[in-house]
Formats: sequence, C-alpha cells, structure tokens
Amino acid sequence: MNQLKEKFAEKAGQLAAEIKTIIKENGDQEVGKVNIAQIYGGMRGVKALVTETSSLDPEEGIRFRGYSIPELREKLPKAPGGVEPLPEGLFYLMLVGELPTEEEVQMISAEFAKRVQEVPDHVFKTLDGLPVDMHPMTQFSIGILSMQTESRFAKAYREGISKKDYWDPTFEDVITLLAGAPRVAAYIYNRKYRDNQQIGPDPNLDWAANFAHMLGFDSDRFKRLMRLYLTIHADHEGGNVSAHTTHLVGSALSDAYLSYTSGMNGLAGPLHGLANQEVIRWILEMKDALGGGMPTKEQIANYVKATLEAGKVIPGYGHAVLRKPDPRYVAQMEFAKEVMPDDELVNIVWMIYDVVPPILQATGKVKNPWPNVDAHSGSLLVQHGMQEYDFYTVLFGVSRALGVLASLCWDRALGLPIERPKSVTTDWVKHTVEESKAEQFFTD
Ligand code: CMX
Repeated sequence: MNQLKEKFAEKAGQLAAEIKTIIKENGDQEVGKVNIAQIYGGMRGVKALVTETSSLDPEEGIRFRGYSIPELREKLPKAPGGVEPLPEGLFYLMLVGELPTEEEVQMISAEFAKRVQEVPDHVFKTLDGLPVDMHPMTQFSIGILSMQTESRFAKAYREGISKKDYWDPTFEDVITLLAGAPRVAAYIYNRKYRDNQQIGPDPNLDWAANFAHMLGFDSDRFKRLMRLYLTIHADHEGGNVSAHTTHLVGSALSDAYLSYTSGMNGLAGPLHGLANQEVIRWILEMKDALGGGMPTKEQIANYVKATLEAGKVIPGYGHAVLRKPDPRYVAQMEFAKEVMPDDELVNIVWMIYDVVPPILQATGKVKNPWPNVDAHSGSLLVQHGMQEYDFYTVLFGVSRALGVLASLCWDRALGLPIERPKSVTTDWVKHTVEESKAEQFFTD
C-alpha cells in the first residue's frame, strides 16, 4: 500500500503546485454566470466545484479520468478468468489518474482482504441493537459511522497534526473504510434477510467477489455482476448529492467515516440512489395491477401515464445532467443481453425503455426522458436471486465509496478549504431585480 500512497503523494504534490500557479495567474478569470433560476433551481449547471476523479458530459455520459465505461471494461485489469474490470483498479485510476497494472490492482485487493478483518466488534454489536426492520441504508450509515472510532485522521488531528500531512491519515482511513464497507453491508443483509447466518470474508478473493461471498452468493456469474455493478456505480463527478455531501462535510475536516456516511444519507433519497429499489417496486406493482405475467406496451404506457397523473415520478428515468441514455444503463443492458436475454423482468425493463421516453418528452417539462443507471440494476439482481430490493441502495453505496473517498483524499492533499457559498434571501433577489430594471430604464 505504501507504493500507492507514495505515488498519490507525488501526483498530489504536482497538482497542488499547478493549482497554486493557476489561481495566482488566473484567479480572477470568470468561468460562468449564475442566474436567478439557477439559485432557486438546485444550482443546475453552476460551475462551483472541482472534482478530479471523473467528469460527466450531458451527451456522452461519465468518464473516469478520461475513460468511458466501455473503455474501462476493456482496459482495467480483471480477475483471473474474469471478464469484468476489478473495481479496485478503478479506485487506483481515480486516485492517481493512471491505469493500474495487474500487480497494482492485486496489491489493493490484498490490502482490502487484510483490512476487512479490522472491522471492530462494536460495529456488529451496534447493528445488532437496531430494529431488524430498519431500512438497510439507515443501518449501513449507522454501521459505518460506528467505525469512526478507528479514524486515524481524527486521532492525528487531536494530537496536533500539521495541515500538510492531513492527507496521510485520511488515505489510511479511506483504505480501512473501503475494506470494511462490504463486510458491514453483508452483515446487515444476512441479519435482516438470512436469519443472521453470517459469512466471514475469504482472504483470497478480490473486493467484489468477497462481497458476493459474504452476501451468500458464490456463483461466478454473481461475482461477475458485482464487479460490473461496483465499477459502474463508483463515481459520477462531484455535484451529485452523495459526492457533494461527502465533499462538503469533509471540508469541515470531518474524517472519512463522518463524511462518507453523510453522503450515504443523501444516496438514500428516492430521487438519488434509492431510485434503484423504487424501480423494482414500481415494476412489481405494475405487474400486480395488470394481473401478473408479461404486460403489453400499451398496458405499460397506460400505467406510466397513471403514475404521472398521480403526481409521481417514473423511477429510473431522467437526470439532472445527462441528456442521453445513461451509459451505465447501456452497460447493464449489454450484460443482460449476453447472460439473460430471455428473462421476463429484464424484458419488461427493455419494454419500459421503449415506452417511457416519448411519454416523458410529451410532458414538455422533463429535460431528460432517458433511463438512468437505476432503471436496470434491480432487474439484474432479482434475476441473480437477490430479491430484497430494499437492500439495493446499499450495494450502490458500497460502490460509491470508491469515488467519493478517492475524492476526499484529493480534497485533503490539495488543502481545499471549508466550503461556504453565499446564500441570499428572496427580498435580496427582488431588490436585485428592481435595481437591474431601474438601470435598464436609465440606459434605454
Ligand atoms: N418522472 C416524472 N417527472 C419527472 C421525471 C421522471 N422520471 N424526471 C423529471 N421529472 C420532472 C421533475 O419532477 C420536474 O417537475 P416539476 O417541474 O413539476 O418539479 C420536471 O420534470 C423538470 O425536471 P428535470 O429538470 O428534468 O429534472 P431534475 O434535474 O429536476 O431532476 C431527477 C433529476 C433525477 C431527480 C429526476 O429526473 C427524477 O426525479 N427522476 C426519477 C428518480 C430517479 O430515477 N432518480 C435517480 C437518478 C440517478 C441517481 O442519482 O441514482
């Protein structure tokens, strides 16, 4: 792990110096304007954050350090005999900006497999004290938060660490958290859905395969699905709720555990990561309402319209930035076309893709009528035997840890300050509008 740490420190040092020069020489340069619709409209399109790990193009979708999802599936190292990338490799790429070698990925897998043993006992005791019917995302957040006792950053800060070294214990916290997150998640799953029959980690498995194993899914196909799933959900630049929240809370020098769980509480919202469980719930409700079996496109269209008329959203459709079908959806569709082309639920998901976009388009207000990542993921999990859809967002959360925590390392290494944008009141807005009208009057 020291090798990765040294490489990261070297890259971070270079970028920190570059940024210093950029700010010194160009600090006054404007990069955009903000209008009133944007400050009331969830800050869409406002460029106000720097995130190094990935960047989202509205037409093209996500690129991780410049690599698209198809490129990652081709270029990142794979498990022996495997066909999907190892998510550890994506973590390396996001952290240092270079594609890793197989040995470099193996080193991370081995470190995760070692540190997964370090989840302290009190984390499991904490989880045991929670009502078993508590939502798995709430349990996950509490479980990871209770690991905060292990924070090396919090300890180092209390002991008076110098600013320039913040990144080092943060890096260590990030590795420990990433190693432990699948174990905490699997513990919740087995306690809630499998009569508390817990399965310990296997030190010989890669991160995703070990997660599958601890969840009780040992088939090669489920391991393949987990590697793909944990890769494609890892990051979506910095402005989404889970990434932005992790970054924001981290900016107060809250450690990795505090920051990441804050992000997870945002991922648990139905407009963000929880949409994946909502998609399956909505499809199953539709099937029930239509008497079971395979619906027709016309029946789906009517159900979609009824959902909209009831003032609800169609889960899994739309996006704040994307304006095309999500490449993460496409990657899952390709996977399904290869391994389960005849599955009924998957075929319903594809029929919904044919039906929903024109209906959303016809509303005249939905900016992106296309499916997002959450429209497909649940159907793959159901088909592989994981039926408990309330758990799906936890899988998303484990994956999202890779991106938001790689970013947290960067935040500390670059010495980014506490975040504190300016808020205004509606009186201020009204006054500003009046002032500008008066100015316009005198200019005309
Ligand atoms: N179904 C119905 N209406 C939708 C819609 C959908 N799937 N997507 C957007 N709209 C509506 C919005 O609610 C909004 O309506 P109002 O003007 O009445 O408030 C209008 O269309 C304009 O919204 P937008 O600018 O197109 O979308 P936003 O950037 O405001 O919101 C998102 C983006 C994802 C929250 C929204 O598309 C949505 O609610 N989708 C369904 C939930 C979902 O799938 N979320 C997962 C996103 C991916 C993730 O983070 O995991």
